[in-house]
Amino acid sequence: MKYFTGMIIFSTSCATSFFVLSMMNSMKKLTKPFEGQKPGTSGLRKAVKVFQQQNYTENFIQAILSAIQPSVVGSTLVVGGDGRFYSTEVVDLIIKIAAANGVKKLIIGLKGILSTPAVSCIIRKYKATGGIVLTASHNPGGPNNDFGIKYNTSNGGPAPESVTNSIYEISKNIDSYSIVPDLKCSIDYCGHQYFKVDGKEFEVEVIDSVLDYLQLMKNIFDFDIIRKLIKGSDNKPPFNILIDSMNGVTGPYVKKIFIDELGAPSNNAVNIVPLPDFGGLHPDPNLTYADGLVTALKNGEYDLGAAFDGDGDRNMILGKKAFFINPSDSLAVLANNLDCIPYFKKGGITGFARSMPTGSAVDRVAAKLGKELFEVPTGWKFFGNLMDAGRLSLCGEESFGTGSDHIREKDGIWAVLAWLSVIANVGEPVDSILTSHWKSFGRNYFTRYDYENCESEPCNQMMIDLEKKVTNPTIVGQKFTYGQKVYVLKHADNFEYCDPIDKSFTKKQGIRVLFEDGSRFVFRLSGTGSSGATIRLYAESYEPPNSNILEDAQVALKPLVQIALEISKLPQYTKRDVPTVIT
Ligand code: G16
Repeated sequence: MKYFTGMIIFSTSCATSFFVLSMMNSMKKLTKPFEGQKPGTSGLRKAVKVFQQQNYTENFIQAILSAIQPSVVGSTLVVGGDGRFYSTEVVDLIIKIAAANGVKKLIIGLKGILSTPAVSCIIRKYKATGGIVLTASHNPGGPNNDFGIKYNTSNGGPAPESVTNSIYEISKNIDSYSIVPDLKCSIDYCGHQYFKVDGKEFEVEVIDSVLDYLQLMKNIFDFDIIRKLIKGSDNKPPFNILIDSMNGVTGPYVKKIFIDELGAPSNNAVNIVPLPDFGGLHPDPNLTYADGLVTALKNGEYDLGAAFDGDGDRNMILGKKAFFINPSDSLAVLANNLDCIPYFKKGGITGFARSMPTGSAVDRVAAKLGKELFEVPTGWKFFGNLMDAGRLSLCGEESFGTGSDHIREKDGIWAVLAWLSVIANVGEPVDSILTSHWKSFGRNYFTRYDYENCESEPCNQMMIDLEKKVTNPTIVGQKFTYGQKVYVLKHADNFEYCDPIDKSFTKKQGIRVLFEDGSRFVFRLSGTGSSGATIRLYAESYEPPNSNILEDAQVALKPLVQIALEISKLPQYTKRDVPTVIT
């Protein structure tokens, strides 16, 4: 290949565009470590202003690349994110720092846009070394809100703790980073751009954000069946869906898949232009923050509603009149109906998994189908090894995450296509599918209370004191009463997990209190906030089939929640009487 400084040839089509060629050298810049660059549940998430400090982002990018030595030299990395404020600046830094660290090729989504599931898909499809995802997920965006950076490994999934710990250790001692300050690369057109850096070829390929992901979805689902459902056929009326992208990254994916490919009317998708500040929305698809969708569904015009978070890995699904599908139930229903999806029909089903706080409805399906069931700590990274080992087909989390081994991230759009496949095959509306499920398996009532943005110190103290209290052996057998309900404490611990594949051990993953009738509550501190502390309280109880399965979850779980609040003394520690979000 010949290199001509400054030559640019772009075609207008996404498929065939061409070169920027120039020669340049890298240099080292001195820096000092910043405190607190420890990745949380899923990457480093901080306020934009924190990332904007001089060298803060550069340090973290360098720490990622140093942590994956020696494989960074000659590597291919995928880069993209949800397009939130500060993304393009960070993509530019990644290009310059990656080039200086010997990365051979970057594959970048057009204008830096790639959903988190699409990054996972592209890493796997092109056998990349890994990927850097720019998102703070469901946290709000804009100059006064959050940004985030996460590293995914070659299996397409979030880096395991061994890698994130190493990134953190490096960040604590970093004294320089390498950069090619003069490298100029456009991400506004698809195509290949070649550079010569320190005598070696460095390539940036900008790709269409949607096409690879669309192809994968077409390989998994029967689009004809879903199209017939949505458009109506054989005297069946159209199945009216409403999709809310909450101004996050899923907009272009929703337009291509649900409108262009599956024939939904264009006004059945809203907020589908990704905006740097999500248009002021809080892109967290739950009943509180996706209230626009809830309100739109209430009048009964739509048969199904769905919302996604900023980076497109979370989903909330509602049936007619805003009938809420709890994510734990969603997982169980999909597990019981996977034969409606060609991918599983062809490839078979191995095991199921859920995070520990997630309601255990799926456990009953696993038992009925004779499949393995894994209970892992919170965080999608804990599913990866099981999938890679061929022991896990479908998994989910109460935090609006559902997905399968088609990639190594949870996948919002996949979840909606999975539900539409089930509805098309079963021929029933959402609420009937749920109630039939409860009638045959019984119902695991589930709720989560979030106390967001509390002061850290009292929350940490509450967790320490609660652990001491509930793990004191004298508490076993103690009775707790609320109204007519009496719960007898059976066991309590701070959840620990040994990965069955690589035997890595994880501690302190949430305080769980189990009662003799199978009810339980769990407290954990969120690992995705950018400042302060968020306490999550999860409560679950089980009602067998033919009993009280149609009650409002908040009514059914009130006694258990009150007992959890009393034992933990949460209101005293946090000075909060009510949660910010109830799911
Ligand atoms: C991330 C992880 C999820 C996890 C969630 C928990 O989600 O990917 O696997 O369930 O965090 O959040 P928290 O620690 O706040 O309870 P996301 O969508 O933020 O990337």
